Amino acid sequence: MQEDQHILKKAILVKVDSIKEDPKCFVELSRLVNTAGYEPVHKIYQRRDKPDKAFHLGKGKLAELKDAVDTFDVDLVVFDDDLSGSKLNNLENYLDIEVYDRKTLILEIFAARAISGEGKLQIDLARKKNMLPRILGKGIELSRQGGGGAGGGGARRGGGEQQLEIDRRTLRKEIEELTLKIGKLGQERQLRRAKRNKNKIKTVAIVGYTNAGKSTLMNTLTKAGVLADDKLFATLDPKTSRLWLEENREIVLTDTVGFISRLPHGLIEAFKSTLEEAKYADLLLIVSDASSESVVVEYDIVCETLISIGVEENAKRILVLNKSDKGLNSVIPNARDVIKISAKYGDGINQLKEMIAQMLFGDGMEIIECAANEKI
Ligand SMILES: Nc1nc2c(ncn2[C@@H]2O[C@H](COP(=O)(O)OP(=O)(O)OP(=O)(O)O)[C@@H](O)[C@H]2O)c(=O)[nH]1
Ligand SMILES: [Mg+2]
Repeated sequence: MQEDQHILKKAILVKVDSIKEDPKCFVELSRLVNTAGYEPVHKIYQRRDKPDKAFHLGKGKLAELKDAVDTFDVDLVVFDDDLSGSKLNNLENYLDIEVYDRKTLILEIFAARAISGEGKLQIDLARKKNMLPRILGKGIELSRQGGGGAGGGGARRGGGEQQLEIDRRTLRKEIEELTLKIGKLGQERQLRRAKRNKNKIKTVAIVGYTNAGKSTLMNTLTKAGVLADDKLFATLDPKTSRLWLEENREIVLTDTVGFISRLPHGLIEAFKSTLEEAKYADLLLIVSDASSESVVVEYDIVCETLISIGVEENAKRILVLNKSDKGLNSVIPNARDVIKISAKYGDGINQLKEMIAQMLFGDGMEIIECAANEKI
């Protein structure tokens, strides 16, 4: 996968669901596909109670997809659904083209964006875990073929199975090694956290849906110079910066990876140690793009993801409704400690700082100085 190319490669988007097609159902997948460097040129939706066991799509729609692949001369087919390894193998064999499911697409985007050593290791682990079921699926196909025929292909197939067994073992070993390495880095992270605890430094984690404006807020608050971009998953590695307060009090702010609906489980597992920055924070700033039509759904996904990484439901939090300059959409029900801001234009930033000080120290301390400092 290549990003930021001038001539985009072409992709077809596919979705199977039991409900009537929602006109907006391809919006997020299109953005993901764009972020990955592809232009969506065609979309196929099938309403079906149960996806086909072998190809996910029914016969007719599968033939339609095959035609579209030839007509549009595309490079990739992406399913919005999560597909088993054997379905992906079947589809690739039949269409003779690369096929991703949503999970693989997100993993590929992460892989292209990871910069730090830790980020790269984490994504490598998640991708390898994702590959394992596909290799297992191939093994099942081969043994089925092997069992079906008594012809001269037997020895060759046996060789294929042996190779798969080797691949599988190698992959498992690599997964083990990566898990160990990441575990060590996680311990270092834990030590840094313990040091902050000892020094009684309060930590604030900026979390939220991807593209909500977390990095922009981090930059506005701390001048940390974090990359903010109108792309999904612009931030992968957590960045930490200090905010100095009066009377030598300081806060450590962390900008984290954005969440998205159905964030692959393997990815959450792999990014556990970095996501733990949110778990152990004294305060969460949940940044939401209040101009988004799906702000409520996105907020719910963020809350669910926080629970899945072990954040306590009663953890201190401020709901930051960002992009207020673009106008606010639906209200988020039952949210307390809400503030409207524009991270880009600075509206509401001073009030937000006051609110942070209030929630952490119980007083309206004025924040006087900012300094960027990574790896605190
Ligand atoms: N109009 C407007 N745009 C904003 C505001 N805050 C951020 N943006 C834009 O929204 C886009 C995403 O901003 P980021 O800060 O990269 O968002 P993020 O939440 O860090 O995104 P990921 O790291 O990809 O999850 C950028 O194009 C920003 O310029 C705002 O207050 N108003
Ligand atoms: Mg970011």
